[in-house]
Amino acid sequence: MSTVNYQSTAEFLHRAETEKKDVFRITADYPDMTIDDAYKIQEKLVAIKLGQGHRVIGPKMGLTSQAKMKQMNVEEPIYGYIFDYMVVPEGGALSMQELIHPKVEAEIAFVLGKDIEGPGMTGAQVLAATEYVVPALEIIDSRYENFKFTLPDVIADNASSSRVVIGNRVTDPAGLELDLVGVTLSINGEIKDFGAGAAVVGHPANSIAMLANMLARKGEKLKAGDVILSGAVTGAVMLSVGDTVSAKLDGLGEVSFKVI
Ligand code: OOG
Ligand code: MG
Repeated sequence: MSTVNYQSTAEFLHRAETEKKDVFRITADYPDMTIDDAYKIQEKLVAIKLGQGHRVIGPKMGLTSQAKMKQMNVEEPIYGYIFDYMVVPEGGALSMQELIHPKVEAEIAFVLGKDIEGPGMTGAQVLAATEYVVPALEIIDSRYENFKFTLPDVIADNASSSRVVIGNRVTDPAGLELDLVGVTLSINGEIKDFGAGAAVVGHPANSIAMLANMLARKGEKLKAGDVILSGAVTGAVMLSVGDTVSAKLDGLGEVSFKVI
């Protein structure tokens, strides 16, 4: 039985990202790796990025959909962090050369008007603290071969975070029922998947509340101004050079980018 070296495992995953080379899942070498171990590796990975001068724009939730949770056989979502270098401008270009095997998913992003801190946060409290919501396209790019990972693997790998496109129309959620918001995800004008906000643990605000409660375990809170991804409303769709990707969210607007 070998014990996990958090720092060297984080460096290994960081190298996979910067060299754009997929790797075999780390739990093959460390089959006893726990969820706690995995978050410790993620913390080291975040520290490496911060040390390089990158800035966190906000935490994100992942595996919030029943489909993904069933696929991974897990009951609790996971979180990771989105950094400034991951942001692709709305309507802009995503460079395939910078990535391994990216997939895209449509999400609802939250920006809070005031800090919120768990434990015990509820979706209603999140909505009361939300300044606005905005459509987002998240590009996930697992560093693992063929997106083959177990729960600790994907947590250590910063929840597959890679790129994000944030729409430029903001909406006060007070006038919306975010669980009922219909979402389509299209590539080159063809709908590839669709869903409703309820796909995200019943209501996207619940996901943000769960995130606040999970972060409270390590003494962190959600901060006003952070851009927080609540989790995929649609499935994740493979990308190819030449694709124009767009998502439409009822009452929230559209967000798009192209793949070069
Ligand atoms: C993990 C990332 C999941 C989401 O919204 O569910 C995620 C993965 O599926 O590779 O970002
Ligand atoms: Mg996501």
